Amino acid sequence: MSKIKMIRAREVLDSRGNPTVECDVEIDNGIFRAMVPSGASAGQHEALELRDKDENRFLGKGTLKAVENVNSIIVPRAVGMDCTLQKEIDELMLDLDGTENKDNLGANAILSVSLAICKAGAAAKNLQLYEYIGELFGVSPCKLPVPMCNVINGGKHAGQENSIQEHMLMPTGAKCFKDGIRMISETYHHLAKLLKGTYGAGGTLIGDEGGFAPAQITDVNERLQMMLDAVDNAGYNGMMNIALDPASSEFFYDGIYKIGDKSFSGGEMVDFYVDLCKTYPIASIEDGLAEDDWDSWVEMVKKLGSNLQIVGDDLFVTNTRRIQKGIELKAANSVLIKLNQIGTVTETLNAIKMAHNEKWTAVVSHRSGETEDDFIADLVVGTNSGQIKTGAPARSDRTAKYNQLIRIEEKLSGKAVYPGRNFRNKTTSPLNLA
Ligand code: 2PG
Ligand code: MG
Repeated sequence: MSKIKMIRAREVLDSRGNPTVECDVEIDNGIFRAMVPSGASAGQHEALELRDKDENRFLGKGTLKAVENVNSIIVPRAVGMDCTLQKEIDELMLDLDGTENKDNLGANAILSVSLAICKAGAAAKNLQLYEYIGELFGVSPCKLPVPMCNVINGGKHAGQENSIQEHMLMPTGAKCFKDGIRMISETYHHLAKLLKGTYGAGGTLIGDEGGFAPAQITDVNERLQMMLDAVDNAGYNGMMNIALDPASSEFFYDGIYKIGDKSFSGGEMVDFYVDLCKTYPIASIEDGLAEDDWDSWVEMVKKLGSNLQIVGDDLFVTNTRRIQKGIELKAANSVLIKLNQIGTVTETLNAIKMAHNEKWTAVVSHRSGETEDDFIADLVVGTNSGQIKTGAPARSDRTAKYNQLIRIEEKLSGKAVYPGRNFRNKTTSPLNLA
């Protein structure tokens, strides 16, 4: 039994300079801290992120109510409990909230406690965080993720309208995680040279996730070609795949998708992706269709699902009810996993479990508004999920996660498996991944 002695939340800043919730949990072993991220292109069906709406503080984005909900509602009930009772403490907070969408306490309040309790639980059991998550999830962690690294930022993350949001590189030809990240870093700097050479200094301005945000290139073909040229210049031809997150709910208006000055129906969007996949080594497309356009998702799976990873983010919002619907309809074959879309560690693990049970992949993800908290690095290894997207190989809010994965790979040493081109293989035993 390792009793929670103290829990305290406070308001701090995230990577965009917006307020967010941080929480400390104290047990005999010390104080364990977690911070909550925040999305910009957030899905409509996400659990509630509680903001104060007081225009006099942080332009309405303050989180003092969420902080107060932790300190005055959760603290009196959770202090004194055993910090290794993750499920029970998460359930207690769900009961205290009493709503489907965490409307009373706020998912940001609840998640700050859930994450900090999880870190304390690992320490109480004298385990690495990924090992402890492995215990909670029921696997023996060994799989490092193939990263999806967002090297060109568009859409809301780059102040652009009607534009594809994320253009990512996946080092599928790498031998291990550390080599993969080196390949990405080198390519990122080659891309900077190309952008600077073509567009001058303005070409290398960056967006929210640390990727370049050249306002001059609006055409997706041009962006992808430039990425492939950078891959080539770095000497990694054939060793990288491309992943896209159009975040298409952001450019969906009354049944019509708009990219730049072009308009598409759902079916035309699918054909647009079919063409892109013929031209570029695209391995994964997330939110290619809007969050409630289920029929077009089903069509996309029919046309592209056997070769392409089709990932639901705003579609599923890490919510098992929506994932279950997606499984029944065959609307995707992969789930993006964001802790703050649902609000507790336990519900997040259940969402990953549901995907894995269906032989779907689960891609663990950051938010565009991040912090120095690197919890998701341990989460992706602790669940053997095999894929993470956490931005460019630049800016500390993004590299914190990649650096923690480098440490975990070192710690796992001979046991570590990097799936590389097998990133869609759900097998978790290292022996079966040869
Ligand atoms: C996404 C995310 C993270 P945001 O759409 O997948 O890249 O963006 O956090 O703004 O929702
Ligand atoms: Mg997304």
